[in-house]
Amino acid sequence: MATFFPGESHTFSEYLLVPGYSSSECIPNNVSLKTPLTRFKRGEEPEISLNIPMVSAIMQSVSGVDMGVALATEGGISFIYGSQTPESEAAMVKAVKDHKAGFVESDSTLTPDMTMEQVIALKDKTGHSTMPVTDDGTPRGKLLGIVTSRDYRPSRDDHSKKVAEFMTPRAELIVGDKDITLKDANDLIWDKKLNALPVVDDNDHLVGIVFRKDYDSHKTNPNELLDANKRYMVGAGINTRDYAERVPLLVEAGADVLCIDSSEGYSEWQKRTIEWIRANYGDSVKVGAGNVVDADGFRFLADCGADFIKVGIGGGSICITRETKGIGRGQATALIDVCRARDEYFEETGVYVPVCSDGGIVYDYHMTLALAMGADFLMLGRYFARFDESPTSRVNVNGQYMKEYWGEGSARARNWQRYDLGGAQKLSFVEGVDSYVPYAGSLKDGVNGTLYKVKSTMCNCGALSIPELQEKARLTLVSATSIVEGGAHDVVVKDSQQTVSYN
Ligand code: RVP
Repeated sequence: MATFFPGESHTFSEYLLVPGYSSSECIPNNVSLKTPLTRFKRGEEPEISLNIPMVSAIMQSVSGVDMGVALATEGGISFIYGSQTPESEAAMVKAVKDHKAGFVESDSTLTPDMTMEQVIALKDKTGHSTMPVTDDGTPRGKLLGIVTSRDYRPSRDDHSKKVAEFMTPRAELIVGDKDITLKDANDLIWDKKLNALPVVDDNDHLVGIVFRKDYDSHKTNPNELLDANKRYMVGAGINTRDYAERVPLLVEAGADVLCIDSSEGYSEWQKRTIEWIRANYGDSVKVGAGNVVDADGFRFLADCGADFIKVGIGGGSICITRETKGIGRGQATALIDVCRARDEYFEETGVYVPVCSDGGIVYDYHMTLALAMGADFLMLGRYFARFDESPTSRVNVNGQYMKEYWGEGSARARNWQRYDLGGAQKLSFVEGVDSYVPYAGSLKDGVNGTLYKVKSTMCNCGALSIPELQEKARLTLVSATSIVEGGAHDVVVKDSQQTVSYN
């Protein structure tokens, strides 16, 4: 006879935290959100820890290069999507690894034969007055000179004058070598009283420009997640079919951690994938696996050697797996079950395998709940898709700014494979939808606002760290009626459309 899991399966909105005692120490500024990303033995430190418990979903509409840079800047990590060729995925990983904080790629590069008229127009458009001049007019071309507002006088000069006639030529420029650190670049800027330092490679091609005003960029991003060579950390999605081809390219490109991307992870395919990685790279390549929704699935992947394990089937905002295939489990119940299994596994083996709660986070408080239930970190799709840094463009839908967001199992994501990989995959059903999500501005502002709320709630629970929250949190299930009580109720909420008079 089939196994029946006891009780119902619940989701985040059906739980609340009951506050615990908070001492005067419990203020958001004292809270640390540092959390393990990869497995470690009792008494040892994980090889990779995150500074904030957030990773971006392995999705075309979420995790590209800009997301990788922006999230690592805040202390989390992106998993570049795997539903593209191994070569293009590796190129994205490399672009994040090559990104040098504070080394700006100019958006107003000139060629020597452009006119002052064009320079003035470009300056009006971009607002930037420092413009490199390259042989081909691209920000990676051979550096020929630089134009700043000190090089010309729009009110007096002939606007048809060529850039070559008034730029400061290469021979007179102080430049930085491509391997220069941001600190040394800034020192040079201060020592030589420069406003900007062009940085060039061995062939004198422009790599970027360091501006004087960026001097404090490290201080403004104290959580940034860097590798031993001070490059941003980045992850990459893999699958259980082409790993022998894909993994070497991703490792070569510098990926810090991989993750098998699948809606169902309790499978021989995942075992084989992890075994192949261990046979070829030992423990030096970190790989997460999933997704699972119960203790059996967790234990299987932990025994296979997964570095972290993702939990969640069918809870994603764009996911219709439960409707289509009838598999899954309420995210909160699945998470609680798996985290209990993780703790038992740790007791038995002395090996801690971090758990990632993947999908279904709707409100910021759901993040705190997931951490309280035992998650070490969270994978978020919808949340990150809303920001400037997601790979999709902002669109205006009925007067409201939106970003596009589609599932990896949607017709849209699969169409990409069908069209671009030569008709290899013709799938007869979809597990995800194509949607819009409300635009939410910059990742930095959004993440900082969210994490301030998470830290405040942790303080209400008397916790100054995630492990402390997991130990001290007191959770309660709520009835449907008490959920109504939790919103504004029995009042007429004010809105700008109402007509009000005071007599
Ligand atoms: P959410 O954050 O709720 O938007 O969920 C994101 C998660 O949804 C992903 O990390 C992944 O596990 C899952 N997903 C992605 N595509 C699909 C699908 O098409 N069904 N599901």
